[in-house]
Amino acid sequence: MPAPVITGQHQAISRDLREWIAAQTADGHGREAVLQAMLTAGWSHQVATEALTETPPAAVPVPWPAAAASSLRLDAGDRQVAISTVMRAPDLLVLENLLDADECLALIDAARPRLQRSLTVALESGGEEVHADRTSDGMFFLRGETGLVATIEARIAKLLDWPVENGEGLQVLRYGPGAEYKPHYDYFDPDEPGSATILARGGQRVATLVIYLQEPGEGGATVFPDLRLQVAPRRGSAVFFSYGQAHPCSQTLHGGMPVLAGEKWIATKWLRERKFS
Ligand code: PD2
Ligand code: ZN
Repeated sequence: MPAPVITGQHQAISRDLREWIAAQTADGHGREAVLQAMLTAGWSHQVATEALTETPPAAVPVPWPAAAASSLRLDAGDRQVAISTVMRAPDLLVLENLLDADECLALIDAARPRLQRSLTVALESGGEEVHADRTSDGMFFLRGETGLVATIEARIAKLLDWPVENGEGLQVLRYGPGAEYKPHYDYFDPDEPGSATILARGGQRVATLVIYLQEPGEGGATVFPDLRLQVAPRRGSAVFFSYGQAHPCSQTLHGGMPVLAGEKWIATKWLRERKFS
C-alpha cells in the first residue's frame, strides 16, 4: 500500500493524502501500518501524524434502539423505559426509570466498600493512572457478578439491542463535593501507542450509558460542550450516546461537572464493537 508521493517542496497535507488514509483505514489497515507507509514514502513524522489525526477512521456499527424512531417508550425486557430526549448525529438519548430506586440503592451499597480513587487510561502505555481531571472514586463489577448486575446488563442489552458480551463490566463512581470529570472522549485514541493493547480486547468503545444512581444536592450535570447540552443527574435515569468514529467529529466530548453539594453516584456501561474479554 504505497502512500501518495510528496508533491512540491513543502510537505502539505493534500486531499490525495487524506483520501488515501481514509481508504487504507476502511480496508482494515491499522493506524500504525498507515503511518509506516507514509514514513516510507518520505513524509515527515510530524506531517504524517497530523494527517492521521485529522482523518477520521471509517464509521462502525453502533447500538441504537430501532423503536426510538417511532416511539418514546422502549421495551427493556423486564420493564418499559421512557425516552425524554432524542438527538441524532450525534445520537443521544435521555432515558427515564431505567433503574428503580431500590436497584440504585442496592448497587451503591454493593459498590461502596470497594471504592478506590478513579483512574484514567495512560495513553502512552495503555495502562491506568491517577489524573487530576478525574477526582471521583470508583470500582468495577465483573460482568454478571451479582444477580442485580446481571439483571441490569440484560436490561441494557435488550434496550439497546447490543450483546451483553460486548459490554465492559459495570463501573460505579461516587463524586463528593468538588469532584468532577473534566470533558473527554470515551473512545480510545487510535493514534496513541497504548491503544493497541486496549483495542485487542473487543475493539473500540462505540457507546456509553451513564446511569444516575444518586442525585447530588447541587451541580454534577453531565455536560456535552459541543452540543451545549447538560443532562441533570436524576436517580434511575440515564444518558446514552454513541460514537461510530473514534474521532472528535463524533461530537461526543462530555464531562461530569463539579458536584457543589452532596454526593453524586453513577453507574457507567461502556459498549464495545465486539465481545469484550
Ligand atoms: O459523571 C458523569 O456525568 C460522567 C461524565 C463523563 C461520566 C463519564 N464521563 C464516564 O463515566 O465516562
Ligand atoms: Zn466519559
